[in-house]
Amino acid sequence: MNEIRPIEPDLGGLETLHEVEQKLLWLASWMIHNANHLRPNRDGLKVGGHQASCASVTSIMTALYFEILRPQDRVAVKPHAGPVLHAINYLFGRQTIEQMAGLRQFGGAQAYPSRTKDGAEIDFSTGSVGLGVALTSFASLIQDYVRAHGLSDPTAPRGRHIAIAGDAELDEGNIYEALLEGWKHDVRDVWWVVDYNRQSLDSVMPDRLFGRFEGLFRDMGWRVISLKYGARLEAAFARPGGSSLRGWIDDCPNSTYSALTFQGGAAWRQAILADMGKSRNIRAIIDPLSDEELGALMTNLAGHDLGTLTSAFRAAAASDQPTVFLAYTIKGMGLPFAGHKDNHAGMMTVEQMDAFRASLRIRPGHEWDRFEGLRAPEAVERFIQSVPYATPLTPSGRRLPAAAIPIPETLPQPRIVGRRMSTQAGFGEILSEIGRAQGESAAMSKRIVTMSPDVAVSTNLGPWINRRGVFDRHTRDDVFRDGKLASAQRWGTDPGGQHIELGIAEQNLFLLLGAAGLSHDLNGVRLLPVGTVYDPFVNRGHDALFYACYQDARFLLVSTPSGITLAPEGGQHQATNTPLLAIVQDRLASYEPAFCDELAIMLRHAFAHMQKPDGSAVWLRLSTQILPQPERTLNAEHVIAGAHWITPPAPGAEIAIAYQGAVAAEAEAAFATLREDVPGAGLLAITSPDRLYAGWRQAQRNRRLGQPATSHIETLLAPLAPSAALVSVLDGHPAAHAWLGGVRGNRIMSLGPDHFGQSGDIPDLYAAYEINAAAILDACAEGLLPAR
Ligand SMILES: Cc1ncc(C[n+]2csc(CCOP(=O)(O)OP(=O)(O)O)c2C)c(N)n1
Ligand SMILES: [Mg+2]
Repeated sequence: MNEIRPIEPDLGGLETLHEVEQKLLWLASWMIHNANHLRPNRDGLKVGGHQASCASVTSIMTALYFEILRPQDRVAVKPHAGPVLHAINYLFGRQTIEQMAGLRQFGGAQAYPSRTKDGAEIDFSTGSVGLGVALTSFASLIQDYVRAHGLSDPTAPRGRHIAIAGDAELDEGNIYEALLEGWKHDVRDVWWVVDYNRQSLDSVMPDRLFGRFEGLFRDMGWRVISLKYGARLEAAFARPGGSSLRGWIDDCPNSTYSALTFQGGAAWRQAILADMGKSRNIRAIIDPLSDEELGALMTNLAGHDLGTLTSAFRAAAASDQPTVFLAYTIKGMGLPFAGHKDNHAGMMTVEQMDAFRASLRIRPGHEWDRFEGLRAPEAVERFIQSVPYATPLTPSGRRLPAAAIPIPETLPQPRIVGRRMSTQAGFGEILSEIGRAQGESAAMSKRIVTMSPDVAVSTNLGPWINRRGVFDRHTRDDVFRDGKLASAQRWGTDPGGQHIELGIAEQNLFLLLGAAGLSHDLNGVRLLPVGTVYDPFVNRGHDALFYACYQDARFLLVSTPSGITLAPEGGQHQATNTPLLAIVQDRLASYEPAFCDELAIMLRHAFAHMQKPDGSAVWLRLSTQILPQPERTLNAEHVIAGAHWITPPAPGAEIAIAYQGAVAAEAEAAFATLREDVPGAGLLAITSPDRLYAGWRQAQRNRRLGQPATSHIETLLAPLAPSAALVSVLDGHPAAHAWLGGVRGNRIMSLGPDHFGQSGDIPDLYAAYEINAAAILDACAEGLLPAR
């Protein structure tokens, strides 16, 4: 096994830092070892963990957390370095042995850092590679936003947003989308520290990539700091003949370098001598070294050199320019599989772990002891207490307190009754009214921040933006306005604007919603973020949406237009799966109104719900379908619970029609005909299959626990005869409603497009996809047949 780098007595403060680094390497390795070898395994599955990925980044994290970071900085740690982060928090007294010993166990430390499960020390969750990295850029933008709006304490220092990234994360396209967007918004105070081990999961990366990365970042206005060789190698390069040694390593293909690292000192010697053995200068450098010393020299990369790392970070801290550090490392550094291309999921054996423990002077039974085996435990303890990051951001952790924003009982609203309008248009008008708000709703409107990936105008955000302006750190003129050229949109930007305009990249929208939706925790400033996107392109950003929900970010997503109802716009835009996504996505309460009075209730609910400790983000699916707006009094609680009767069924009724969203008029027309034959039939408006389903599940759970419970949908369906048929219809996949038949055992005929992809007008498409009044009546006829 490769020897751990010996302590160099003349290193001064670095010696202590090196002790910390070795302790972290041990604890991370032990955590994974413990999880895999020392716990009972009930299911025969590999528990897993990534000792090599942790070892690769341990020096970088040591330098950052113990020398550079300040409490206000926010960090996204690459998923596979979770154990290192837990070990760091443990040394700071913010993580328990029980949690670490429970790594990857139910209730224990999570496989990858998780805000919601690992507690208040985690700034950003990670897991889906690339997203955590990009999120730091958007979080920095939001920090600028809240400061520019005077919402946070101006005397508090700005935090730096740091991603500790794996190099394979740079393969993810969302990184480059975020880079472009960051450039447009002139982001600052962002560091991406890349653990450049040139290994991903499967393999060693091609050498040619490096130059590409450097160029790409520079083009986007980033400072690129390449940290390649450590102090000892640099010293060797400075000796006579050293430049040819540098050239030799520079030219050494990544895969060869990795293989030699794995093989160790003798292999290095053989390879160097084969190419440069005739050079007396080279021999003067390598001959006096033992195999072990030669191996240590040749693997002295900057990403493992605490002195090089800390001085590079310190020097870079003087500027707020976004900066990427390409820190060369070796995957598995210091462990027996260092450099081996298959080491991603590699794990030390029990014997190897024993040898590693002995080399660190750790006694069996003392594996978790903080200072066990250290040469100067008191000095290390004193040092840890003295580092800036040791000061907790708040007494209870890294979550800042943020006051809730009062939401008025009813939102300011335009006149709606009697008009013919779509929910999309209604959304634009209500938001515009909110934008005009004075008095009670002014506090709320100040905290709304809208965002959209190049579809602000076509999702009806235009009037809101005209009132509230577009955000930019820099004031930029609106050439059209200043030139008095007629335009409905006023697009000058300034630091007080409340709309953040994004380029057409949906993942960025969801990352920005995620960042804004965590602002209460990260900046101590509650925002009410509203993002608009075309409904089908939720799919394009879905992983980032999932990621935002996973972190419990709070925002309102408005997706519009939706379904086949957008008709002539073209088949490719006609997503039918979004109502299903809306049901299955945790931490996202989803609604689809048919009329604008429902929409107003939902919007109000969204702004309140996203602020509640047990609330969540909210998704509204809207439509361009134009419907006459009814005059009626709604039961807001029913709208929020997921459905309300338009016409309640007579007791024991044999049939009911249930509709969702844009197809309301078709359902109403079918219902009018049905009532002629079946006077007791009911008409149900479904506003949220998601909430209905969640309520039903919860009631079932409660009953199993012996607690009486009846869900909203059970109550609503109770008057129907047990044999009654339900005919349901939505402009989305019918499976979104099919489960309704299971609630009380009713037969269900679910209508909805299960194919898509045709242009046409609404009459043609509703007929072709069987969601028009005639199709609903056909389904009713089938429903009224005696059950087979
Ligand atoms: C979006 C996504 N795709 C795939 C994976 C599976 N995966 C986990 S780590 C990894 C490669 C990581 O390589 P790198 O980022 O270089 O990390 P390191 O070498 O430091 O382990 C892959 C493909 C993932 N976590 N997320
Ligand atoms: Mg890698």
